[in-house]
Amino acid sequence: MRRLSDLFLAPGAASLQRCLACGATWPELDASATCRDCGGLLDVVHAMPAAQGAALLARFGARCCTHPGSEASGVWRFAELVMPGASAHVTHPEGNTPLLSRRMVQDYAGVAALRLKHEGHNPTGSFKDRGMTAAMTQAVRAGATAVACASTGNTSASLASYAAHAGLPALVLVPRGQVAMGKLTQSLAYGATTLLVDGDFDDCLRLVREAATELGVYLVNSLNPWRIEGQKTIALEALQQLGWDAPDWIALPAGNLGNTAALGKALREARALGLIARLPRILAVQAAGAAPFAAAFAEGFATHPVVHAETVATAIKIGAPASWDRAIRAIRETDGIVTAVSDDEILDAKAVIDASGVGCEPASAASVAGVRKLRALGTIAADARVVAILTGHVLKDPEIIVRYPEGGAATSRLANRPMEIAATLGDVERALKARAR
Ligand code: AN7
Repeated sequence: MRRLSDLFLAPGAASLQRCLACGATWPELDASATCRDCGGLLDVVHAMPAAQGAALLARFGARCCTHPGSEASGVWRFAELVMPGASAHVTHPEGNTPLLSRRMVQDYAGVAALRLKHEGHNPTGSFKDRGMTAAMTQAVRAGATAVACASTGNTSASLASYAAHAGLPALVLVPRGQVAMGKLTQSLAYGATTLLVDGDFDDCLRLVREAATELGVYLVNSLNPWRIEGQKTIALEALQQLGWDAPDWIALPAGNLGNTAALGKALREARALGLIARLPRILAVQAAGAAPFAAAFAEGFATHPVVHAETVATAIKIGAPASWDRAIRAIRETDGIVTAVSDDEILDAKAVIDASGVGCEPASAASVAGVRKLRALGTIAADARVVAILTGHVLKDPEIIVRYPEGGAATSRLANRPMEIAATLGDVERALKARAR
């Protein structure tokens, strides 16, 4: 376990940004998304909270969703561990997402104590809102005049919404033809300048990083360390919902690896502060066609492959993940596992999650597919307490439901198509009987 003094500054100190690669530190309000010296990833370091352990838990517990103002947010409830220096927040609010227990999904995964942390219940329908409220709050604090991101769709939807709320112009770069309809329409609706780039996500990220440097816009991809600070609250809120009794595993889909990194940082800090007694293991799940991190894990992280990504789960169609080094730390420190599941396994798990009435977008289902896979391998025990994070809402990608009725085994079993009928009672009756068969 890491020492408190490694993880936090002296009480009362302003937060700072520290380079993971070279150790250089930068003031809290420095607007560069990466280290100005070496280009490395930055980590935010906060002052030690005045209260710790049970006293800090009591403080978090007293701020609940009935509270007015920022404390109604499932992100800002944990302000000490997100951005202690901010006095005003760009918040909708966000977070306060449910932790669900559904027999159908538990049976499918083979884990009776499986819970689903449904981040699709956020204001723009994905977990990205947690990081975005932090990044947009920081953009305002740092005096940004415009904000930008590259995205597979959810980050851009969230950015567009929060930028509109903050009154800042927004620029989003997305791969043309590879973004689900629900996400693209959100970005347009919320008024972001939306560029359809002739390339993939990795091209978009390279381009927006250049634009941020050259054109002076504030970059809010999850490279930005404040995004990570906000995203940590998925774990903090789930732990709070479990009475701070940590589960055995937390499973999540992994693309650009920001969320994996955030989960690791949240758990490390929660453990050091005495909020939880032991660390859950992280299970990061990639799509087989976009699995450079899983490939590296299999080789003890001795390699750093970059792949040309292909998967039906467009949200995680990423070949050169940005938060690589941060995510390695998260896996190592939690004795975590990285695995990959096929598109059929993803669609299969999604069909079950959807048919249970919960619903999620394809990438989100990778977490449940991964739990099922590791259960079958015996790595996850049948009586393990597991939280699987569902990262996005079922309506994010409505086309897939229509386009892939014959995907995996469960998908075809659970496939559900509309029936066209004449306007007669007889046809309604025939349809009812056909459905009952
Ligand atoms: C539903 O929106 O990268 O590993 O640009 O939308 O933290 O990247 C989305 C990622 C999982 C992967 N599930 O999380 C973007 C973007 C959903 C997602 C991920 C994403 P990270």
